[in-house]
Amino acid sequence: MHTTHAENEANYLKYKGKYKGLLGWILSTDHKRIGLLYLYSIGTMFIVGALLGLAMKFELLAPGKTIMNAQTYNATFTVHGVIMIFMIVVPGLPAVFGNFLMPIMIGAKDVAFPKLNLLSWYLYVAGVFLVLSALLFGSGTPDTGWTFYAPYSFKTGTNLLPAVFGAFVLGFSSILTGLNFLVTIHRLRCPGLKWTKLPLFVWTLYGTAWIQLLATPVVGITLVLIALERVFGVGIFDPALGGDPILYQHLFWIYSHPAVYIMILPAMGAISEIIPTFSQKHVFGYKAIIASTMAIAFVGWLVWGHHMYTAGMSGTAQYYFSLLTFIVAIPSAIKVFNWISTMYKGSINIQTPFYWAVSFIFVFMIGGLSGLVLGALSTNVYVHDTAFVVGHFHYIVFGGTGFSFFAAIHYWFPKIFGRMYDKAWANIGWLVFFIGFLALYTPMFYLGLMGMPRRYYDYLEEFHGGNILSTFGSWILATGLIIIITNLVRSARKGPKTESNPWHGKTLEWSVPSPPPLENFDEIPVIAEDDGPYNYK
Ligand code: HEM
Ligand SMILES: [Cu+2]
Repeated sequence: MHTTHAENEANYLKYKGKYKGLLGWILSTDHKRIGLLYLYSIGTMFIVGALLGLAMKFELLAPGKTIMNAQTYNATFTVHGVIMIFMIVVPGLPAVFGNFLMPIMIGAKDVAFPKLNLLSWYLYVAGVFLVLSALLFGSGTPDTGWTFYAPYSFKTGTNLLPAVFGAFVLGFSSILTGLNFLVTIHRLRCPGLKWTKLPLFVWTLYGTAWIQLLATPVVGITLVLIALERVFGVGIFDPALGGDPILYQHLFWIYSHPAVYIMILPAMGAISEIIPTFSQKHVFGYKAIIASTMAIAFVGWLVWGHHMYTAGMSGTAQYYFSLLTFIVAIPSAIKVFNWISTMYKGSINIQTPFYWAVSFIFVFMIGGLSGLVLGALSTNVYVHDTAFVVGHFHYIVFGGTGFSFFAAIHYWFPKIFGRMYDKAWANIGWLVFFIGFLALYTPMFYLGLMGMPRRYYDYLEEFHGGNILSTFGSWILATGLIIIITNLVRSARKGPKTESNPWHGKTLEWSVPSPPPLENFDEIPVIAEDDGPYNYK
């Protein structure tokens, strides 16, 4: 344990380098500052994306036009989807918490390539501006949905190119982060930190990094092909020129299904840190969690066809995609079992991160079980492209990755800022948010089963009741968000100072002062043979 480092002695927040003020941040190669740059930029985009979601829910308050016409609705769900997926949940946990904590958790001073790390953030910002520029000039906001499906994506008159190019650039940011993390985890672990002693969050970042590195280029190339098709009519996807629009769907989902694991694996990793800390107990089935992480990272490649059951493919292909989809659900179920067993007979300390973690397990299970409804061929055909799908993926990406993000920020907040938030308000914020979440997304399952299609600004009278509840839920959720964000923003500057290990965690980041000093450790730690990340006595 290295708690001797004088508190605040050139901690990373106060450190003054060559540049002062804002420049000292946007030119810093310190992984912790870069983590915060991501936190602020991703946080800002989340607010924009959430406002667009709320606007759509307002439109759906009643049948017919409420506040926007059909075309505006199409543009709104497209921009909402692109922001939420490419700018928030894909980079989210690795870019913010991976950057900030992973080097500390493995006993390193920084990532392997600090300058490349900063470049990744610049690419992120460039991608954001490129996508947003599609709204500001040209021939109208993109309206294809975040999936940019052919043939519509090369036919629509709207300003698609900057959005596609922006997503491409965001992909590069992701690839470089993945590469950086892989090398860091392979090369920079401190002495004694064997693979079998790595914290589980680091393990999930490792699995994620492989997917980032190997899957993201596929979508990059696919997006370039869409641009080529639009501008030069090269005839890859356009049937009139001998191309095949279904090919687009294959290429897109070969990336985008593994990408859902880019979104969820680190989320599972953060939960796997929080549950042992707040149960004060060794994580149950450490090796099973690692094995299931790597199994997900591998099997996740083989199931993309479950997005295309209705696009026309052979019965044999449908059968195998459905079977494999059920198989990929098993490792996730194993993790749920492990988390619950970790809590069993632990000395549970109920605090805000723990509330988030437990509610994560709850919504993640509903999301996962509804995923099986979609993975089964016969039921999928019935609810395909209905509100059921919207309910399912919000439960998984928002309920999963989003809840884990909030769990993580409440867990590591005292480490990052050296201050504590108001715990009572944090709990109230969680409760309001959670109730809002359930009210907002649960009705979508019923609406979908009743036959309400997704991506429509209008609906039949019979769907009115469920939509009122859902829109109402969106307001409750927004209230929760306001409470949570206000509390955190205020406390980052004014909250009471806290000790370096307020939750009694056992991973390395809790052994350094809060906020951590410039290069994390006075001297690189050495892990003893009988020591490990979850050694609670
Ligand atoms: C403030 C909270 C949110 C609200 C109120 C909200 C609401 C909505 C609504 C109403 C739709 C359109 C449904 C349709 O007509 O098909 C939608 C689509 C979507 N949302 Fe959200 N959402 C929220 C948060 C999120 C988050 C956090 C994510 C990602 C993790 C996300 C990802 C998506 C995606 C990918 C689509 C599909 C876009 C498309 O069809 O191309 N949303 N959301
Ligand atoms: Cu999938």
